[in-house]
Amino acid sequence: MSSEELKKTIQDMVVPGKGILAADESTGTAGKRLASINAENTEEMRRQYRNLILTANGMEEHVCGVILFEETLSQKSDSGVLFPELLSSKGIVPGIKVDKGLVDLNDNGEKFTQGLDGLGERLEGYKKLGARFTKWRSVFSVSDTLPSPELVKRNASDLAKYAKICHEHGFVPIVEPEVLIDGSHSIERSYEVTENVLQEVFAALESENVALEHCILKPSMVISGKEASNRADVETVAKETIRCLRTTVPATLPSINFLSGGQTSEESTAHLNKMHVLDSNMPWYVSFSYGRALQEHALKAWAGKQENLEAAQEAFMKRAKLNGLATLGKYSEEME
Ligand code: 5MM
Repeated sequence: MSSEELKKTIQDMVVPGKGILAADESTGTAGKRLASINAENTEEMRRQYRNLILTANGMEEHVCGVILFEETLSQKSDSGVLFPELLSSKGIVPGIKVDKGLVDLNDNGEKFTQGLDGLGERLEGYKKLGARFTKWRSVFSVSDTLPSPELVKRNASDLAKYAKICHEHGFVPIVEPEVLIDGSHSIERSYEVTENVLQEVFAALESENVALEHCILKPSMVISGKEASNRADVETVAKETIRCLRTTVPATLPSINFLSGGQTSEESTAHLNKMHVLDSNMPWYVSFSYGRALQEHALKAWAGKQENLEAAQEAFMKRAKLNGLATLGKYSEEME
């Protein structure tokens, strides 16, 4: 491993005013997105969807990294350029989702993330295709009793092992522990679970001797469950999220890039912006790594039709620009 290589990738991905686009929906998830616009889940439709997003003019002004799905690494744009090459030519760092999805852990219906077997070998292949960073997502459902300590320990330990292997192969790992928004839990319960999960994740990273200065954290925000009554307002979400991160995340970590996790596009932008308004002195760079919150309006505008390409790219660019402004605390609702 060359730590110069890792340092350079971090420099290219931690840029004020910019964030990361998550375009790494696996085939099943891409199918759900395409079904929402009545489009078929074929390889060509998935390519067209990636083409629409990744060829948007000027996206490099707000996006410094894109997480891709394995299939997309070898697909080409309408003009015949491999997507990772296209991104690199715009100064955007291509990355790759390396986990292999969820499998059952216990009788509580909890699932852990698999994908460690053969990871090192796969990374060498991804490197040849131009990827420079990776992503691994673990998922935690919330109830009065969940997540179980067993799941929290297992996921934390595997996230740390994944990060270690990525460093050995010269990749910056994005560590993504997602506390799900699904359910009717309060923001207090979200805080409790997120704090516990992050504590375990950083303890595991430490025990694996992972160099935090070459890692990026992709957490969920501390937020009320989607079905909760009296959901916490924007200011409370921002305040509680910062409080939780300040308690759990070492200052040596360079960047925290949130997932949107089922928030609306507008909420995701407002929450990120508010964090910067409330606290201009956070020890890490704080930005986005949104999937749905960057792409959902574009997907609707596109509706699977070539003639809507321009309108769809405009919709994507609007979200990219507003989230870029949010990383500087310069977004306001009137811009919507
Ligand atoms: C939580 O999902 C990640 C961020 O996207 P959102 O901002 O939409 O929440 C996302 O990177 C996710 O991990 C990928 O889309 C891959 O998901 P699947 O379910 O296909 O593994």
